[in-house]
Amino acid sequence: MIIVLLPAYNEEESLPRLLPKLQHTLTALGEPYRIVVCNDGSRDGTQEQLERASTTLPLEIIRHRINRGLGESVRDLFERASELAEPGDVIIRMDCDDTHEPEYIPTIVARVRADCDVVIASRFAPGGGQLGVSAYRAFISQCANIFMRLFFPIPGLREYSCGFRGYRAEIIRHAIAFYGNNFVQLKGLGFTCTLEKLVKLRLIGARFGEVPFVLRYDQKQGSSKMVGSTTTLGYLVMAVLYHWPWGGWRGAIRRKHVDWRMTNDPI
Ligand SMILES: Nc1nc2c(ncn2[C@@H]2O[C@H](COP(=O)(O)OP(=O)(O)O)[C@@H](O)[C@H]2O)c(=O)[nH]1
Ligand SMILES: [Mg+2]
Repeated sequence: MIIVLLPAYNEEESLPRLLPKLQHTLTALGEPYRIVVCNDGSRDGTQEQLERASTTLPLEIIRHRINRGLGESVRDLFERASELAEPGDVIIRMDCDDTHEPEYIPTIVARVRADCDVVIASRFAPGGGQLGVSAYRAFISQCANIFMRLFFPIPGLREYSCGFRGYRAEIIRHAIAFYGNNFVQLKGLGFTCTLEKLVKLRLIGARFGEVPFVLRYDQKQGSSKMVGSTTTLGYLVMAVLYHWPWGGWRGAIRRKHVDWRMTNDPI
């Protein structure tokens, strides 16, 4: 099964564009699929759009009455996915602002099943790119990715901040069993959770891969919901927590020699 996770905040304009494309791609893949959306206290018509879509699609809605932020939404989405998933399943997390084209899903799924635990749709892989991104935003994003590569080096990885990824279901179940509520620990710090998951999965031995991807920011309705200052603060907090010499994430977990493939956690 393919499980698609969509965090949604005020996406009434993008959802009617994205969902038909998603349905087309997933149906063509020819295996069962399920879409789980977290409507995180949207104040527009997102809930109505989702309820309408759920009459024709295998779509489940997790509804937060108040806006809790991306971290809490992503935690709820991954916990739900780990309840639904069976070994061999692939979990796809993507934005629902219509900048992540579903056409990449088959390549991501194939790559996960071939030899990876996490596959990232990468603007920086040969053949990747971005359309409609302002020079300022491209520069900031480039700087953020250089910072991440420096502080959290993962061999072969160039794209750290794109949320369009595929995950082997087993590693998500192991990560939730191992970290518990701390799989997504930095919940109140904007979009930091996107980086945190990569690093936490790396610490338990995940194998990573990238597939080239073109970000379609030219299709974006409205502006980004990322609060740059909170997310930047989150990256700095994470660098300290990770490298802290007395019990930082890296030292503490490495000392336990965790490799998720070698453990007997329930799956
Ligand atoms: N659940 C939830 N989703 C959010 C929140 N803020 C943004 N999102 C969603 O997270 C994804 C990324 O946000 P987006 O505005 O696309 O950021 P950008 O890609 O950096 O421009 C989109 O699918 C948004 O709808 C939030 O507070 N809660
Ligand atoms: Mg986006």
